[in-house]
Amino acid sequence: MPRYPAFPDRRVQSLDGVWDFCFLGEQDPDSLDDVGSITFSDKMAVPMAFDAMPQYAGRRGLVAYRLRFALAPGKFGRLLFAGMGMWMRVFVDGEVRGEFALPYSPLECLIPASERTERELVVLVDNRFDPSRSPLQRNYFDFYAYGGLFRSVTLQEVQHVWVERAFFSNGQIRLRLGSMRAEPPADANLRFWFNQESPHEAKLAIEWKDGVGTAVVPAEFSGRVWSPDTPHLHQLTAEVAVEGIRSSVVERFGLREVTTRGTEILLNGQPIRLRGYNRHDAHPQSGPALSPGQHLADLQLLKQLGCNCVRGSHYTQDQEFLELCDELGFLVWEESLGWQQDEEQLTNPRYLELQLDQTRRMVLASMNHPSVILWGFLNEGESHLESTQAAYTMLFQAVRELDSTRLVTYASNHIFDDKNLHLADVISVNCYPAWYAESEEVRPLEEIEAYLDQLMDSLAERQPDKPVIISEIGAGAIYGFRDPLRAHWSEEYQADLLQRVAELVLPHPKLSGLLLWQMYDMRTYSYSKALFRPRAFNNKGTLDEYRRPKLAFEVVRSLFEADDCVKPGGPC
Ligand code: ADA
Repeated sequence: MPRYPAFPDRRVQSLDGVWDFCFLGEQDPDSLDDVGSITFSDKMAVPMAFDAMPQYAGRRGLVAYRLRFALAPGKFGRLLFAGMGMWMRVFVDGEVRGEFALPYSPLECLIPASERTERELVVLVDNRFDPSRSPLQRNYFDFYAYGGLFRSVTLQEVQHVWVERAFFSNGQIRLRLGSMRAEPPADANLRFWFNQESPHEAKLAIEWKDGVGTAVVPAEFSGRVWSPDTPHLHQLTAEVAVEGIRSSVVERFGLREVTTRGTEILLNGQPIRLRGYNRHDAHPQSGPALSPGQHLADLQLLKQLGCNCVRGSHYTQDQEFLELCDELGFLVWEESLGWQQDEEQLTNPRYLELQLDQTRRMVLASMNHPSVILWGFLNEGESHLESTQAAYTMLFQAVRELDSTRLVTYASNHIFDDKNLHLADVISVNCYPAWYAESEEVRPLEEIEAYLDQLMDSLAERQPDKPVIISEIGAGAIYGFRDPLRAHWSEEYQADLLQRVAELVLPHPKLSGLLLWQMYDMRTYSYSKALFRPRAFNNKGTLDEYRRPKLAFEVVRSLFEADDCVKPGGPC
């Protein structure tokens, strides 16, 4: 369960563990009003993707989870689901308390007070593809769509008003209150404390309007700055008294600034080159449910590879992962769920409503992580069509309204005729020269240089003043397939291709970053599209799915390590 925000004055229980479980299969959730009639014949771990377990591997359908838990009589509950797939309806004591079609997003349900201590939680989850019920996740995405409660579930015990978050950005703190009533309470007293190394109280000016408190951090608070080399973190405690009820929150944040200057990305005023990998939350034995230990192991491998950056492709990240990125000093691109959305989706009001909802939730959940420097969305959507401009414009605006302190981007695979590049702070290019290539040459590696020249010439004409990064590039290799011919799918060809890419992109004076596709192999299509994905895995990992290094590991490591990662003078 994530460690921040923390709530010292309320009871917080992790509901992770073993729950009752039932696979209901074809059943329509709307025909199941009485969840009391379900026979829970099995058990399931939470967090876990149920369909990654051998017993239910590959199965799609409706499932039910049940857990009995304790809530003090008279207290309200906040149930927090850190991430699920792909649709869920939540019942407490037989009553519906929430319904969501937001895979990977943080979700919340409120539980009314009762005189009983023992309460019953039943969660229906559906992992079937159904564009009307759950339009954000489609079966053509190039990563396996798992089902279940695959991130932590937490319960907080609250009174009828509570402080929810204190957001820190650009020297300002904004407070968010929660309430069991429709309207947030109108009057409140607030106090804030900061902690850098030793606790230190700061007096702050408060404005209070419509339930949002704003405090300006005093100039005398000169905390140490966060950077990949010096990932200093600070704590902020906000205590609110509303209608006689005291409630507090502890948040962790870092002081750092990310901006652009012409074609450069600046971190704390210094030009920086992003150097890293795309990474899915994936493991063959648990799908997207990764323990903090696995997240940490992955970040340690990225460090070994000489990376300073990771792109959380292609969905809202696990807060436990971002906490580790803060601590280890990684720069993170976080994006909401999406993969090659077509015109039909990008002009569909229900799709856009959910897209907006998940993107806002992502920004609010991750706002205090100094590691997150880039917000993204709509990976490889049809950004070259004029009809999609409204969708892109809406998302850029929504993100900037919530957070004007980070850079906003999207990964384009339509770069030569993209209609939305003007909206982005950073231009991000997904490309696969010398891999998805129609050529009769066995090793068309020279396509990489030719492609980069063409790309940079084209962008110099159309968007000369924006930073450009290569947000995806790579080649597939089957772990263990060594080949004297260095053919496609061999570890040798992948190593050759990544070497050429790193040699060309890292020193390029006009490119500000390289994010290789991808850190490790992961499961994808289980139907005929797998004909292009041997083993039904996306095999472009530099490591295989068990994190065993391929030949490319050493090649990338030595090139990344040798790179000073900055244009002269900046931090690493
Ligand atoms: C795309 C996409 C990735 C992956 C990759 C590939 O660029 O964004 O998710 O599918 O291609 O392996 O082809």
